[in-house]
Amino acid sequence: MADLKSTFLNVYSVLKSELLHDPAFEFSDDSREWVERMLDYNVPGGKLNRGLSVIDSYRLLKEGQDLSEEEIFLASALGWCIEWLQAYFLVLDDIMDNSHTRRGQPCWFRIPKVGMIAVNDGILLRNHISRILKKHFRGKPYYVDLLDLFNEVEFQTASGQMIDLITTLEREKDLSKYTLSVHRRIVQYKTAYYSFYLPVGCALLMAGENLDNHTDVKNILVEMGTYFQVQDDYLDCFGDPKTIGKIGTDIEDFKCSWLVVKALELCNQEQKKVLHEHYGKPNPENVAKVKALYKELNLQEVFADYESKSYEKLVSSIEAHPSKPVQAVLKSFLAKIYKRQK
Ligand code: GPP
Ligand code: MG
Ligand code: MG
Ligand code: MG
Repeated sequence: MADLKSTFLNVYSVLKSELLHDPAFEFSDDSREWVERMLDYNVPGGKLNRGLSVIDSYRLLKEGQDLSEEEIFLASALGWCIEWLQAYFLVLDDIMDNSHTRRGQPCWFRIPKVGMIAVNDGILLRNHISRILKKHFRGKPYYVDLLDLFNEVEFQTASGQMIDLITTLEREKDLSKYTLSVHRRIVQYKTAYYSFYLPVGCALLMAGENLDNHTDVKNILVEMGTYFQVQDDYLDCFGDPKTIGKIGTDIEDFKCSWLVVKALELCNQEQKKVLHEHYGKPNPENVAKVKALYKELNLQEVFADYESKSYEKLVSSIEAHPSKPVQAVLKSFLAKIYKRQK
C-alpha cells in the first residue's frame, strides 16, 4: 500500500512537470511558479482515496494479472485527473461555502495574495484535466468515452452544487422544506457521481468495458456516495477539525444537511422553535444552540444506527452482483469509507 502510494505520488510529479512545460502556453518564471504553488497547495494533500481507487479497481478487474508499467502509469494518471477534479471543486466550494480551512490549512482563497484569483485557478485546474487526458489518452480507443464520462460527471456535480446552494435561499420561508428526499437529491448529484462512480467508471473504461452495461454498478456506487456524504454532514458537526482538516460551516450556511433533516423529523414543537431561531446564523452562540439540540436529540446514536444499516444494505446489494471481480471492486471501496473519522 505504501508502495502504491509512492508510485502514485511519483506520477503526480510527472504530470505536474508536463503541465508546467505545456507548449500551448509560453510560461514566464512567475506564471510557472504560481501554477506550481497552486497545484502543490490544492491537489495532492487529501486522502487520495478517489485517485488510488482507480488503480485498485483496475487491478481487481484484471483479476490478479500483473499490470504493466504503462497500465499502472495510465491508471494513476486517471486517478490524478479525479484528484484534479476534486481540487477544482474544493477551491470553488470553499468560496461558495465561506469556509475557513481545508486539509488542515487555510482555504486557498483565504491566502492574502490569492483571494479571487482562486476562481481562475479553479478554471485552470479543470483545464489541466483535459490537458492530461489529451496527452496520455488521445490514441486510446476509449478516449471519447473518457472525455464524455468526465463531462457528464462534472455536469451532474455542478447541478448538485446548484441545488445545494439554492435550497438555502428558502430560509425566509420554511425549514420544513428540508426533507430526506431533498437531501438525497442534493448529495447524489453533488458528491456521489464524482467521488464514487467516476473512479470505477475510469477503471471500467481502461479495462475495455462499455459503461452502458454497468448501470447496476453505478446504482450501487451512487448509494455508497450518498452514505459517504451523510458521513460528511455528520463530521461537519461532530468530527474533530484536527482530524478532518476542516472547520464545519453547515449550520451557519443554513445547509440542508442530513443532521438538520433528522433533527426536524425528531423534534417537538419547542425544539423546532430553537431550530428556527438559531439555524443559519453566523454567530457562535446560535451555532452552539443548534449543536446542543442535536445532542439532546441523540443524533450521534441516530447516525450510528443509519451507518450500520446502510453498510448492511450495501453489502447485500454488492453480494447480489453476478461478477466476483466487480464485487471485489465495490467491497474494497466500501471498506475504505466505513466508519471513517476523516
Ligand atoms: C461537497 O459538499 C461537494 C462538493 C465539494 C462539490 C462542489 C461542486 C462544485 C461544482 C464546486 P460540501 O460543501 O459538504 O463539502 P465540504 O464539507 O468538504 O466543504
Ligand atoms: Mg458545499
Ligand atoms: Mg463545502
Ligand atoms: Mg460538508
